[in-house]
Amino acid sequence: MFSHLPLYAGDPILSLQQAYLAETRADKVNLGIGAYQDANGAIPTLRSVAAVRPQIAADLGATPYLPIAGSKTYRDAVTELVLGTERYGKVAERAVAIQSLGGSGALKVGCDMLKRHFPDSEVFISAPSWPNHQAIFETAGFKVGSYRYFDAATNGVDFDGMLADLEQMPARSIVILHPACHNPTGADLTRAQWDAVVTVVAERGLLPFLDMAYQGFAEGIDADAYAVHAMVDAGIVLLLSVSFSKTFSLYGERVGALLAVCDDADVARRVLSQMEMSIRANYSSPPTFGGRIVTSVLTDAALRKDWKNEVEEMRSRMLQMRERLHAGMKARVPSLDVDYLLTQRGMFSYTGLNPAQVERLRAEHAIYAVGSGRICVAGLRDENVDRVADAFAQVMDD
Ligand code: PLP
Ligand code: TYF
Repeated sequence: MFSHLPLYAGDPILSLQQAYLAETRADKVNLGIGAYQDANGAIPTLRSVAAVRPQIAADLGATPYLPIAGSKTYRDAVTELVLGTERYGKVAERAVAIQSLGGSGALKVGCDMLKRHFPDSEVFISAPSWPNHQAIFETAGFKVGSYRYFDAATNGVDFDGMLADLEQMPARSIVILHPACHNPTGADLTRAQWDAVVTVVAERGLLPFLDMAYQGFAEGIDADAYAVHAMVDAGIVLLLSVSFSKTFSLYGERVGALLAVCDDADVARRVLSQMEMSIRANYSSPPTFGGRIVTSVLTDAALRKDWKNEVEEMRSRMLQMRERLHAGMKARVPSLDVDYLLTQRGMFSYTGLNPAQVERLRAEHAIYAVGSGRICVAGLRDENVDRVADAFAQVMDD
């Protein structure tokens, strides 16, 4: 019956993670998968999470189904977090949210809703983007194109190219945007550039779908949502997927949200119902535990403050490691231009390493990076950063 099925080749990043786990050299370094590792190389349990988890587990009892859209307290807390308290107050009537299975689940629910009601729209993703953007939207039957984004010559954003491409898009095109900490490049837009994007999106009648998986890892919780805030303030209707996998270190709990800021309360009610329709036909309702953790932290002033401190600690550790790697490589080969390590932000950098160099890093140094040259800077720590700087300088200089 299934003999005609081809083998799914698997996701390159997840396969790389398997290869890393199977690696036997003791000094192996994981710069592959996008997961935050602490100064000891472990995926941390956040203090704020550890503070609430035992009580939630003890109180949980039976777990009846959540509503299709998830917990209302969670949905409200997340909306307030990402919009900011004051803006939330202003748009609460026309903003809706559902609790999703991570950021991926939010993208899928939004995507299915869009496919029903914007069947002829094309979806545009940045070149390059997180590979699952293309996979999710193509699986739903969308045509997925791209807009210019990364400029290998400057290791920054080709903003003129991006804007020119946005200006060519037909009205109602769906544009996937990364508000901060672009995956995979780490190259972000400035505020002035976001303002220009807002103008084009409004003028051309585009539908922005912002995907925020790293809020707080570039500059801070509030600052990293600038693109979202600027669009909402400009009256633009948008979709926003949120992931707490990284910022709460709750990868396996699958916690996220899909938000829509709509024209008015009546439209918002219908949009929410359409999200619910997508959920019902996919997985019926979300899981309980992870959402409870995030709700408990966000709705307690002291815990919320401590969580923000923890996000800041993760952010500053990654920044320090960027500086250490940069300094280490410059010390070894002064002619190398690696300033991009300092200008790119968040968890990832696009190093310009080619597939052969990435393979040399693995084979000769037990350093695992993605074939595209993407590194996860959270895999660096005091004990390995000098060795990584050596190895990078060596393969880049040869
Ligand atoms: N969107 C982007 C840009 C990501 O980088 C990721 C995770 O790597 C996600 C969405 C999905 O995150 P989650 O694990 O919460 O599904
Ligand atoms: O490293 C990355 O870019 C991601 C990581 O369910 C990831 O692809 C892994 C598993 C998952 C979602 C994201």
